[in-house]
Amino acid sequence: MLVFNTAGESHGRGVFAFLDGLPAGLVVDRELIDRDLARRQMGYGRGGRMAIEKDRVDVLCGIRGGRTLGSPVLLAVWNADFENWKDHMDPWSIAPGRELHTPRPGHADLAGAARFRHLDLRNVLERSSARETAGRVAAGGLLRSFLAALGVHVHSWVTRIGQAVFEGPYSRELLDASSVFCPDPQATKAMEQAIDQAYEQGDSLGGDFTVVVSGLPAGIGSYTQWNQRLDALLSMHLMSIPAIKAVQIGAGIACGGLPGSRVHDPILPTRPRSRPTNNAGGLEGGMSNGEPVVLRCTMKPIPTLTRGLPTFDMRTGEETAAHYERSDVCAVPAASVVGEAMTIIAVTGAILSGFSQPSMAALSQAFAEQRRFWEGL
Ligand code: EPS
Repeated sequence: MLVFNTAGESHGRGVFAFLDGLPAGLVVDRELIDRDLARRQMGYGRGGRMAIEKDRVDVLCGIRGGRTLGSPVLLAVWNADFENWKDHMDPWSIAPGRELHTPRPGHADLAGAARFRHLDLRNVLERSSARETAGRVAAGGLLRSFLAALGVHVHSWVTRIGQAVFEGPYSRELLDASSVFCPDPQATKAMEQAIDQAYEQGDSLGGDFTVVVSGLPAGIGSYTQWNQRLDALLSMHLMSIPAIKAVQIGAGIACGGLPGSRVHDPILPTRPRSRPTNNAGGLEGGMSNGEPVVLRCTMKPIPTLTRGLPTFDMRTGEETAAHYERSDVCAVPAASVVGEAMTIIAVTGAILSGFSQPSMAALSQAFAEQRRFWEGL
């Protein structure tokens, strides 16, 4: 079973990702991890912090000579900004001056203060900050090597920022040329303009992105238990990304308004079996069905606004405007990279747990192979 967790505060020493349950002998491509980390930092609309950070992966354990050992893996992405914060983030004694008491509507500030009885909101926002997603992307970048070894690939693109919408086809070349990870020059311009306008108005913007998994054979996930359904696992992984408010699979909410004859994808007698349409988004009965898995996520606008929204001061109870911390205007392109990472983590988990409960025929085959290996050792 795959175990994945992160640790680290936004302005602490770094962000860390822990992975356990990986097969031994996986050849890890470090460039893939660093490329994903760099992509997550890009995207029109990012704030000043990204000029400070140059995220790269540091492997602390679990990989030797470029291959996984089968032992737990710990990855680090160090925070360059820690140098500017170390007096305020010290584990033993904190310099004053960075406390916060005016919770931002839409942020974790207020509920986080209630959750852990924190009086200084910095104790909430340091961990609830989207900086944590660097750890997810490091882990996803590593597991990209696992999926690639099995012929499975994950990519994404941005389909909306505010009112600027793109509904066209995917093109890797056009995507690489886009400042907002949208594979269309015109839509890219419109999205940039929308971000500029929000910036000028002291506002922020959300949007949508699509994630696709290709090369997955049918039968990954399971229908036998609720928490093994791949659609459930994917939704949970994607909904866990900060600011994601909706996840749709295939035709998604549109399915609710159509008759069954227009929703369900006919099965063609080809080999492998294929479908002329993909309204199911590659998922039926909680399992992959051999078609590309298509997921669409919606991100709300960033809650940190230069013109703070109405709130209260936790010390006095008085009405005031929410505090402003340096922030991004729009992080939808970055979120699409995090979406890929969380999708990779979900699919890897489903593959590993699927093979821990194989059919008897598949298990006998694997066991015989183990016996042959032992006898030849
Ligand atoms: C974030 C606020 C900003 C973002 C940050 C998320 O950070 P800072 O407060 O240091 O300016 O840049 O995102 C990242 C640091 C990152 O690596 O994505 C927030 O409040 O969530």
